[in-house]
Amino acid sequence: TWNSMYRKRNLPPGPTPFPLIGNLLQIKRGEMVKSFTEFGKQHGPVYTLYLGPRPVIVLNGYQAVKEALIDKAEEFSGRGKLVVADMIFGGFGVVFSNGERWKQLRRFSLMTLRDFGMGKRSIEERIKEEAQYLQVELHKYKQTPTDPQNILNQAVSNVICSVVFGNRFEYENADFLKLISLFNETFQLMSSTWGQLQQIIPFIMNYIPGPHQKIDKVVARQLEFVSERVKKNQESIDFNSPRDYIDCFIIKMQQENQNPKSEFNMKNLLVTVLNLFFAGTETVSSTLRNGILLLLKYPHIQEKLHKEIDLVIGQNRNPNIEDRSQMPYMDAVIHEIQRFSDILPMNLPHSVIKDTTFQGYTIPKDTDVYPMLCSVLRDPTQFTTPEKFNPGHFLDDSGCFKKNDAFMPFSTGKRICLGEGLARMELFLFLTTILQNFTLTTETQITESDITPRMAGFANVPKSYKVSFVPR
Ligand code: HEM
Ligand code: OIO
Repeated sequence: TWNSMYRKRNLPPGPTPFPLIGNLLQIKRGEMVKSFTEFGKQHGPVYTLYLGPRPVIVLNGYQAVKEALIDKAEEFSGRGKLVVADMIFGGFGVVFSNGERWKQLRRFSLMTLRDFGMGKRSIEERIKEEAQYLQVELHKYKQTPTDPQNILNQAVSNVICSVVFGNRFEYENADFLKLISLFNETFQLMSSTWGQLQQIIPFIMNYIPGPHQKIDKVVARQLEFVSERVKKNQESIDFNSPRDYIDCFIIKMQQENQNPKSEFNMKNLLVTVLNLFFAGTETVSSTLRNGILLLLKYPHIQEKLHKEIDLVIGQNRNPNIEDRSQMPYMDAVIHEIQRFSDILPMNLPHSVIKDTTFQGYTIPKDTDVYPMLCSVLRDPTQFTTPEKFNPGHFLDDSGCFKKNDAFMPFSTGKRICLGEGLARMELFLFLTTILQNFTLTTETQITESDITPRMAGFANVPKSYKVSFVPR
């Protein structure tokens, strides 16, 4: 009867679901990503999975993801359900909204981040300034083995803070450190076994105590912080010279205050600012942390990067973003760090915004779609050694940088990460500044398993480790 149901609804076939709980029992507990990949091997690159009673179309491999997000970009541009976000943000804010709300917030955010009307300092200048603060701070460690998580979190977060709040925070500021460590906690909780079960069977998990119940409170704290900052802006704003993203948003609210349909309201302001603050911190910081770990594992790669930096930049000036085009090896290593680290292995959930024909199937409007980025970033038809960390994936025979269309850690299509440009600039300038000044060393043996992403839930959060920053 399930088979006839598939045919009737003409959804792609997948593992046979049970009533109410769907495919819950076939998904290895706490191993969502690995299970979804396994199903792909049995049922093909496009299959239907039931999370509880709710069908989700899972896309595996470069070809299927490209056909959906690029060839049918408009159809697949909806944001699907992320249970936690649904409960907390209720469809407000740029990341988890749809329709006109999403269009308005996305266009405004992109324009504002691109510096239109937001003060005179470019984003590049802000990152370069922060990279210097970071470099000075790392010297203070005097080569003592240190877990770099906090300092990287703070440095990265300061860039987006400078853009949305108009200021950076001192590394000594314990309140700020506490606040952004909550981002990491959110990521961990969402990715945990509890968080995964909550995404599959919220109607049960919402009534069961456990660590997943904490996410609400953690995010409430984050929203409170944003709300206080917005109040401060409102009290001191000069409508003729916006200082930051929040000022720009307040001005837009003022301009549209006669429009009852305006999406520029307090709720969208608070949630969008939190979205940018969170997104702007956690993924870039995790990527850098994993990058440093990979360079500890492969010292010969670090050595080649040192040589390239010495050749192109030297020791007498700070790195610029223009240096990137002269540094194909660094560019390739950063691409490979992002490919291998695979920070958001399942992407964010998508949905189709209209009834959509896809590979002979019919996907009804509002059905959720998971374009699995992990399956693209490790697609054996697109990368020669997908399971190995190998910067050669992005270099041609003469050592020039080589593009690969399956490189999509930021996803692709209409929902592509709004912070891609910012993130790529940060990864280059932070990593290049660190390596210009330091050799990274460790006293512990780093194993294959240490560098291999967990591939369990929502985010691949790297393991913690210690590193010494030895001045060059
Ligand atoms: C969306 C990855 C950094 C802001 C996304 C998505 C991915 C992603 C996979 C989902 C795209 C989709 O739905 O198809 C990453 C990675 C980053 C990074 C790997 C760093 C290495 C940033 C930064 C910001 C940011 C720095 C802050 C400006 C956003 C926003 C969205 C988004 C606002 C939602 C876009 C939308 O729904 O239209 N990101 N991101 N991200 N990211 Fe990032
Ligand atoms: C992912 C952003 C996912 C937001 C999780 C919601 C929880 C919260 O805001 O507290 N992302 C990161 C970078 N680009 C996208």
